[in-house]
Amino acid sequence: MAAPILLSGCGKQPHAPKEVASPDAMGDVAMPAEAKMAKGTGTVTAIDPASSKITLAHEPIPAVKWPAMTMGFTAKPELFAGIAVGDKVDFDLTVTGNAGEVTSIRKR
Ligand SMILES: [Cu+2]
Repeated sequence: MAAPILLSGCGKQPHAPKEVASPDAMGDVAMPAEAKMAKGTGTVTAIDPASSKITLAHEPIPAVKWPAMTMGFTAKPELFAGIAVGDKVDFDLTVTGNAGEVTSIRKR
């Protein structure tokens, strides 16, 4: 036995004009995971052009509140030209959340 389907909820209700919330309620908005630019210094510990990854033992990066650590970054393989494991490097990176992409790298 099929129950009749009620469509009465689909009628368009007139939109009553709402009071516009004042925009100064925007005090404590949580930070979205937006990309940040930062600079770092470190030592190359691994290079993997095939998967566009470079691993750096980097010094603290205050711009993104990172302590010193060894971690992998994505990077365009062309950035690895002239860079070898063991090199000390300065690098620029874009950080989104906890992930970083190296956008330029220079041997020190
Ligand atoms: Cu790190």
